[in-house]
Amino acid sequence: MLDQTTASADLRDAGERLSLDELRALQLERLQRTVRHAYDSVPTYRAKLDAAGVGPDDIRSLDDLRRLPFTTKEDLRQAYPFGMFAVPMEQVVRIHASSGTTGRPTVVGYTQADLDNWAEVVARSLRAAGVEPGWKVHNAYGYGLFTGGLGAHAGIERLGCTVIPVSGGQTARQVQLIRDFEPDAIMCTPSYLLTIADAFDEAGLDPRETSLKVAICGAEPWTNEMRLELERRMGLHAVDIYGLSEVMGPGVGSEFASTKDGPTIWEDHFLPEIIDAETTEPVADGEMGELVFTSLTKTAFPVIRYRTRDLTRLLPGSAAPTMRRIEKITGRNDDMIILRGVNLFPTQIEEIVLAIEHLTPHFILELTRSGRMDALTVKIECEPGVPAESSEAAAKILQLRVKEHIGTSVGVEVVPAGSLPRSEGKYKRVYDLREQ
Ligand code: DLL
Repeated sequence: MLDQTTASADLRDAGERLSLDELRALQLERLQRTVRHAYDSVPTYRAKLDAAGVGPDDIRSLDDLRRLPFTTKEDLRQAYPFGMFAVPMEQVVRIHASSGTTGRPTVVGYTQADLDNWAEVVARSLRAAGVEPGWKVHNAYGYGLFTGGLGAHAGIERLGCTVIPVSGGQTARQVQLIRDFEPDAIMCTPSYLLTIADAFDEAGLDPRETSLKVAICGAEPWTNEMRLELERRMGLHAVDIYGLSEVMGPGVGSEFASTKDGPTIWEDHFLPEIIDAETTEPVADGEMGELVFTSLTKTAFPVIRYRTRDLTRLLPGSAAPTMRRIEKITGRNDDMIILRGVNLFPTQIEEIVLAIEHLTPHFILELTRSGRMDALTVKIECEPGVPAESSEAAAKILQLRVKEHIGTSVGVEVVPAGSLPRSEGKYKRVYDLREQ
């Protein structure tokens, strides 16, 4: 087992070496500075704080955080494009934007100091994953407005590795480059790693024979069952990296390869809270709810109590003892399907699928409506060459287990191998056809 806390203690950066008391003191000082800066520089924050009757001078302890108003995606959208920037544009050296599948995208900005901090937390994330200086890292997160590619890129360089900036897509070329350049680690979404594994198989190559030792996967929910599947197929360690553009990008938290027990939040830069999504009241550590972040070091785009819509809980630190972890995120409010009164997340289906023989993780969920009844159909591929009776039996088992574990009836349709869309980044699992 890798043990970064002792074996590589000398490699940890200053933030990771803080004692708990030092960390809390630093968080308070940084929180005070962030609230002051946001209040003085961003009209939206000033108006929200004024309306809540709280000012920068009222933040005397970390508990005062809960007196501050929340920030939502809608607040950021209203300020499109640059209304939430807290420094003059001359100091903004980089812009990114969220994918914005619905409505306007959210635009975020970074000063040079922000980029330095970001590179540091990504480098820290890579180190937690077991990546060592001098390694070659194949970066298949998309480059461009998405934070994945360039965010990972800077962290790879910062750790002293060689970055191979491939970006997403052109899977046959990815396979070729992995064979030719012999990278030690890969960074991409878990669903894209699956696409890459398939591409190896299709080319008649064994994906377990590559030089890859570690995959640092994130940007979308994935289950521990998917982790095991990727590890089995690729013969590597797969660890979870978490982040979101509004708060920074990849590397808000990341998992240690030594424990694989959920991303450690880099608490010297990002202050986490969990709230009850309905009442917005904070809940105790260990309880499920919506993850909320306050940035502690960002200059161009500070966020105060930003509601991520991601559902998880805070757990005590493990490999980095002073910093709390989050449970692997398997659902976000936005992905939740309410089917005839039952809440369902696509990852629950993923978990069940991966335990059934002959089924593959290639599935999509289609929501339809006939009359006033909603229906969900799982369209899924079986392993190639599986006889029809076996695939039908597998489909039946899936239907039964969904009913048993989730408590709702779904349709299951086995579709030909290779017929469903393949991931090139964040995978779209749910197709809502009800409005059409
Ligand atoms: O996806 C940043 C990122 C890039 C993270 C590369 C990790 C690796 P956004 O496009 O703003 O940023 O999407 C953020 O993606 O709120 C979560 O819902 C989801 N997400 C990100 N990482 C994970 C993860 C990037 N490890 C949104 N597990 C977040 C589950 C994740 N969901």
